[in-house]
Amino acid sequence: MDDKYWDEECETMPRGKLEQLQLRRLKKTLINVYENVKFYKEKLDESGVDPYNFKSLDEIEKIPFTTKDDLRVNYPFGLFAKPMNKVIRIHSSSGTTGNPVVDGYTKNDIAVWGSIVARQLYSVGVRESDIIQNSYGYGLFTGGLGLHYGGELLGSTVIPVSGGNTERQLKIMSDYSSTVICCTPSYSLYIAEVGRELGVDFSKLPLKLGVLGAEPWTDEMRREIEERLKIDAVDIYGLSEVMGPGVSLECLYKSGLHIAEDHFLAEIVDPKTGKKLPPGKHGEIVLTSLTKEAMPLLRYRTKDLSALNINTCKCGRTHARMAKPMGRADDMLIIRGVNVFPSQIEEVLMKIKDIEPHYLIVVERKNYLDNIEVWVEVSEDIFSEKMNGLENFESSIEHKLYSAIGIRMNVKLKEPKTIKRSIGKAKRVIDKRKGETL
Ligand code: DLL
Repeated sequence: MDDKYWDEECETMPRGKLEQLQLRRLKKTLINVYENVKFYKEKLDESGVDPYNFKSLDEIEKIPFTTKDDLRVNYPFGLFAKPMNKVIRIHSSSGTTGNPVVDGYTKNDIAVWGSIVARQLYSVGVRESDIIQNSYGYGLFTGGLGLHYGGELLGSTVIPVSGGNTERQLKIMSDYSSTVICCTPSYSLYIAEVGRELGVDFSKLPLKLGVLGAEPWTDEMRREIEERLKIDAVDIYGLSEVMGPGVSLECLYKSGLHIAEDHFLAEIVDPKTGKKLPPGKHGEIVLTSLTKEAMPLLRYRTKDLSALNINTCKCGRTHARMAKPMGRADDMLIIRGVNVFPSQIEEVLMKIKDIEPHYLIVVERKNYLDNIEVWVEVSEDIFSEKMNGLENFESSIEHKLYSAIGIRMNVKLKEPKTIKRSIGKAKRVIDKRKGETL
């Protein structure tokens, strides 16, 4: 039997020791940014934090947060702690408003990123003999190259197919015997759908694992994906600002995403007050990088909502697990005064038989009142069979949504394949109140 761990000492390190390691690395990071980034020097001086005399992890609460706006104001390279001749790669996220956010990497940053992702892939059973079909987009988006370097360092075969051209994806999957697929959960469903149309029998393919992330997805959605593609599907989280994919990944127990805590210090704070919350409480994830050289970030407000579990996992790993991120503070819809997350709607829909895992939430203001419509596709059979009963079916779904979430929504059942598919991150909400259009 091969080893269970890529780096046993680190992955199972007692928390006390892990915290000492974090403190040592945090001090180094503080000195790096204090000496090299004007923005951080000013922030640390203002808050009275002395990077040369930083004694305990608890003191982190004195350090001011960094926000996406800070990154935008310092666009493009204002937060870099290394001169450009030490920066070997740039990534950025598109950013729908204002300047994109940019991240830079030194040679060592790229090596560390690769080692984190390799270790994570290993933790979900990926080995040298595996063939990884990497269908995350290659380019400025961190998904493609992030998984690529990790897979190669592990010694697996990486197919850098990138996203899109779904028929070719299926041909590659079958001809090259891919065992692992990396893409967004929504794209994995699209691959499954096209495969079904082409008569692909996934139970006969060697594909066994999906490393899916970059967008929120519920456990109910996971069951659909696992069933359709005949795989285990694990959740991977990350963001461009803080490196890219690999900040955390689920192990095969699928009970939270293990944060690479030797490289990132995670806190959960109340999104409104910014006050730190204890393990188990839900709030916004705040991340501090501990080893990044080119663009370290201190207490970065991710806006992603989750909770921390610091108990040792059944897999033996001690690194804290974050609950599946169920959305961003920004994604929260306020409908007639009630807060609703798209993932709550997804959770209800995915439990209903005869509907497909493709939906869209359309919000608008009608007669001064917020109105929410949930469009969801029904399965091919039901659509032809139940034409007359569709209204009843709609009301029964409306009732289920109302009982679970507490607000009335109008459900519109749609013909199969009428809701737009995505090859990257799915767009689940059209908020006409913000001027968004279909
Ligand atoms: O999405 C990095 C990534 C690539 C992660 C491939 C996983 C796999 P950005 O484009 O900068 O980077 O988007 C980051 O996407 O703040 C979350 O809101 C969301 N997100 C990422 N992973 C997850 C996930 C990449 N597993 C933003 N669950 C983050 C929920 C996720 N949301």
